[in-house]
Amino acid sequence: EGIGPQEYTALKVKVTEWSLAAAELVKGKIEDDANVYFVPATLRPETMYGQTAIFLGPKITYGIYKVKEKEYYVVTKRAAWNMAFQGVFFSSENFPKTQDQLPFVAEAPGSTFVGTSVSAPLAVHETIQILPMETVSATKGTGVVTSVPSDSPDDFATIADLAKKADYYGIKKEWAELEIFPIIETPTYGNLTAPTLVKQLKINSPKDANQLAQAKDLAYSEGFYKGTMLVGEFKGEAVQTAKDKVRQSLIKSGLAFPFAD
Ligand code: A2H
Repeated sequence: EGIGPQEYTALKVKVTEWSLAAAELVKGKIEDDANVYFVPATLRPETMYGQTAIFLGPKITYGIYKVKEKEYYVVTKRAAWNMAFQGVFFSSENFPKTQDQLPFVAEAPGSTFVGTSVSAPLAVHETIQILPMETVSATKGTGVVTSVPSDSPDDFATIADLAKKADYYGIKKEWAELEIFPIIETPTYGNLTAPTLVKQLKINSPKDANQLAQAKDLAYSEGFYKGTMLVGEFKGEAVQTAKDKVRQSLIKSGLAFPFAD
C-alpha cells in the first residue's frame, strides 16, 4: 500500500438474480424494477474482460444504499461514507453530517449474498456469481473485489480453493470453475500471468500471504510495464496506454466512476 489516497475505478456490477437469502433481505425494501449494483474497487480496469466472480468477505457487513430513483449500491458503510464525500449520493446542499444520514436501505453479512448472479461491465462471461473470499479487507476500497484469476494471484488462489472445497464453502463447484481467458500477454509469464506465478512460487492456499504478496508485485509490474492487451477495444496496445483508455471508456459510458480511498 502506497502513501496517500489510492485512485480506484469503482465498477457497477448489476444484480440479475438474488440468492434466496438476499431476496428475502430486500423483499419490500427495493422496487422490483430497480437496478442494484455491487461496486468493486479495482486498480486494474484493463483486466475487467477477465472477470469470473465478485468476492465479498463472508463475515463483513455490507449495506445497500440508494443512489437515486431505482438505483442502489452494495458496499461497506465505510465506503458509502467515503462515496458521500465524493459526491456519489448527494448534491452539495443536502450533504450528510453523520453516517446515520446515509441513504441506507438494508444490511447483511457477505455470506447472505453468496450465489447472487450478476452481470459485470466488459466481462467475457455474461453471468458471474457472488462468492466468498476470506482475505477481503473491510477497511480498504469498497469491501467488494472483482475476481480476475488470469491476472491477480490472490484471485486465482481464492478461486482454486473455492473449487477444491465447494461443499465447505456452501457454493456450487461450477461457480468457481468458469473458464479463465487470456487477457494480457507478457514476455515473462505468458498470457496467464497469475496462474503461472502461483504455480512457479508453489502457492497452495489464499492464506500464503508472503508468497502471494511477492506474486502480486511481480504480476503487477510485469503486466503494467510489459503487458499487451489481447482482447477488447484496445487489443494490441500496451497495457501502459490501454489502462487509462479502458478506465475512461467505462466512466464515459456510465459503467464505472472514480473512487479514492
Ligand atoms: B485489483 P491496494 Cl487483475 N480487500 O483489481 C482485498 N483486496 C482488495 C480490496 C479489499 N477490500 N479492495 C480491492 N482489492 C484488490 C483487479 C486486480 C487487482 C488485478 C491484479 C492485481 C490487483 C482484480 N482483482 O490488485 O491494496 C483489488 O484487486 C493488486 C494490487 O488498494 C484492487 O485491484 O493497492 C487491489 O486489491 C487494491 O489493492
